[in-house]
Amino acid sequence: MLIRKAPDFRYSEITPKQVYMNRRRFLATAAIGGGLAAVDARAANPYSGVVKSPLSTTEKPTPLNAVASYNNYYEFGTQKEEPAQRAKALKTSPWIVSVEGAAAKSQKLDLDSIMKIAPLEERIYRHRCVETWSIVVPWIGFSLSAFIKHVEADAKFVAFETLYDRKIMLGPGQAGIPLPYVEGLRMDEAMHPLALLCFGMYGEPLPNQDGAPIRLIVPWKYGFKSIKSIVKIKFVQKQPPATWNITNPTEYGFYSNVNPAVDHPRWSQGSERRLGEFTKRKTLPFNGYADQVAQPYTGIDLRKNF
Ligand SMILES: Nc1nc2c(c(=O)[nH]1)N[C@H]1C(S)=C(S)[C@@H](COP(=O)(O)O)O[C@H]1N2
Ligand SMILES: [Mo]
Repeated sequence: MLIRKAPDFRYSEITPKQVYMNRRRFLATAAIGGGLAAVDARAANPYSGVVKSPLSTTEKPTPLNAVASYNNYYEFGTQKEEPAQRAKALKTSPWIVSVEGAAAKSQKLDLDSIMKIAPLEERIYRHRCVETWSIVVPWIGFSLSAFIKHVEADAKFVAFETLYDRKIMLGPGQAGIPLPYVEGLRMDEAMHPLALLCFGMYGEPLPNQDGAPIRLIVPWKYGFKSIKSIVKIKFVQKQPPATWNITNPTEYGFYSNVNPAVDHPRWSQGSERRLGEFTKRKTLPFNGYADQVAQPYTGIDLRKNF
C-alpha cells in the first residue's frame, strides 16, 4: 500500500510544495481506489491538524520563510543564510536516537516510535537567540517530560548530542566550536512542561536547517540550548558539557536563562529584534515565561549562575 506514516513521508523536503500537495492528493485518491475510503488525506501528514496546546503564546507567528532562512546551525556554516542551503545534504530518514545512561529503558529508538510516545501538539513559542534576534514559531512536538517518563530515567541531568557527519558538515576549526554539538539540562528543567521535544513546525516536518528530524525547544533559555538533529540522549549524574559553555564559559553559562539584566560581555541583552520587524522590543526575564519557570531557580543567584 502506498500510504506511509512519518517519517518516511517527507516529500516536502525534496520537492516543491506544489508537487508535495499534488502527491498528497494522489495518495488520498489511491487510498480510496484501494478500498480505504476511510483514510483521510490528513493521515498522510501527522504534523498538521494536531491539538493546539494551551501553553501557546497568542503572539503572531513569524513568517515561515524568515524562520527557515535565517538560522544558527554551525555544522552547516557560520553565516545565517548557509544552513538553509547546506543542510539539504542531511539525510533525516532513517533516524535513530540512542537513549543511554540512567534509564530503565535505555535503547536505540527510531523516530517513528519516539513520535508515538505522546500525542503531537502545536505549541506557539517565543524563541530568543543570544545574538538578540527572536522569532515566534508554531512548533510541533510534545513535552520532553513524556519522553523521560517513557524511558524511565532516573538521573540528575540529561545530555543531548547532535549528529556529526564530517562528510556534509564543517570541521570544528571551521565551525569555531567543538563537534559534535552537545547540550544539557538539569532534570527538573528537562521535566518542565514547557520543554519541548520537537519534530515539526508550521504543520510540516522541521526543515533540515531548523534541526530535523528531532530537536529540543527550551523557550525560556537562549536559543543555543535548543539543540538540533539529536542522535543521543544520555541520563547522567554530573552536569554534562554544553557546547557554547565549554567554548567560551565567561560569555555563555550552563543555565543560559534569558535575562535582560545580565548583559553579554560584548553586548546588551536588554532588547531584541523580531525577525521581519524593524523596531526593537524589550527582552523579558525568562523570555516572558517567568511566571511559569521562575520556581525551579529560587535560591539561585542568576547573575552568577547565568
Ligand atoms: N546542533 C546545533 N544545534 C543548534 C545550533 C547549532 O549551531 N548546532 N545553534 C543553536 C542556536 S545558537 C540557536 S539560536 C538555535 C536556532 O534555531 P533556529 O535556526 O531553528 O531558529 O539553534 C540552536 N541549536
Ligand atoms: Mo543562538
